[in-house]
Amino acid sequence: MFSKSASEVISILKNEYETIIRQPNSPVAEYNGIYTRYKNPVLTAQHIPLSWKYDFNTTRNPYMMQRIGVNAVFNAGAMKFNGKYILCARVEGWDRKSFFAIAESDTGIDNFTFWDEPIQLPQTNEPDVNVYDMRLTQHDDGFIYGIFCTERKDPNAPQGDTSAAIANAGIVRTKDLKQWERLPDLISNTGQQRNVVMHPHLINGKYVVYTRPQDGFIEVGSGGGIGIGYITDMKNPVVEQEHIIHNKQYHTVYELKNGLGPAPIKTPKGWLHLAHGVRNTAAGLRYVLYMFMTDLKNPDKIIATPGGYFLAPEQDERIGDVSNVVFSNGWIVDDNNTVFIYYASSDTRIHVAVSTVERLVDYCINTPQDSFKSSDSVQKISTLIHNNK
Ligand code: M1P
Repeated sequence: MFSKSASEVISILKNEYETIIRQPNSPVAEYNGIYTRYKNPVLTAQHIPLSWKYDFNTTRNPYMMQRIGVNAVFNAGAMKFNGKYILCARVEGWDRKSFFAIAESDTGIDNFTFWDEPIQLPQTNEPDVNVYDMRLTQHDDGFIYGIFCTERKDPNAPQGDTSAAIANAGIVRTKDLKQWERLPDLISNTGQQRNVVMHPHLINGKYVVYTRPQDGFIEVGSGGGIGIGYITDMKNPVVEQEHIIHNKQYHTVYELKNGLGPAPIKTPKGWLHLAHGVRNTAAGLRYVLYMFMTDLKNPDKIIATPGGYFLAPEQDERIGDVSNVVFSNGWIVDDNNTVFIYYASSDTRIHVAVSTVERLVDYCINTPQDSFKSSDSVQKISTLIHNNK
């Protein structure tokens, strides 16, 4: 490439980019009856439009060098909007800053293309240093809410500590995914917050949010668990009656910490929830996805807790910027009850797995619960073998 002229390089880059965004996807053969993974990631750093990275003016950029770089595209909120499958992705630049950008597809499994420009996120009086992991919720009140993590330097960090930060939930709303109104950040009395998600309905006249209180920026400490709280006025988003509905627990896949993924999906049998669970290993933290269900009328009440993980990193998914991680903050239900589960692997790229509402409900209700002891796990297998005879 170094021997090519600037205009030749542009032409080659454009061809490569078109090949990437037009690449068809196909299901993988591996079967579990619960969901089907797809072979190619649906969004990667290579899907970023060239005009975000290159100055195409050959006088200003005679070597046609990349001026701005994107490191990773991951952790996307998702929704169907105007007939398109929409991902609101976390895009992380070479400079380590994350921001949000929308990509759309006609199929939900391939051909995702970014809109012309990333989202210009309105700021509060205290500007965000970093933002990430937006959950999109189409709410009964007519707005689409985006709740994301906003991170700022900890003003009380000891001198010399240049990494301590404070995490909280930033809130925006929109009706067209283009004009965004910034609301005040979440006001909660339980420490820092990450993985905050809005429920789509008002309950007893109040907005409902799932929270994940934490003592520190990385460690949840004595906090943690998936909480729920109520908000009277989104323009003064004070969380009332916050309490934990699904705690971290010894010797489970959510032993160290957990957090809710996307907004829950309503089914005739209850709300489907997708969450991530984290445990510590000699090789570092391992993030997997797990599911549970809550009562249709009472979102505080858990009615199904399938044991173990729902989806864990496999093969290439295991490797990336933060290896051994799968994380999801977006899924889409189609009119025919197909569910597109968008999950990121190792904080690097986004994949899709496809299931149905009926299969996910069956999975939640009929997968044996964790019984917290090896002997009980063996007993469950013995029972299955016996029943199969
Ligand atoms: O690196 C893995 C994930 O770590 C954080 O999630 P949690 O708050 O649950 O630990 C987030 O930074 C998330 O973006 C990231 O994928």
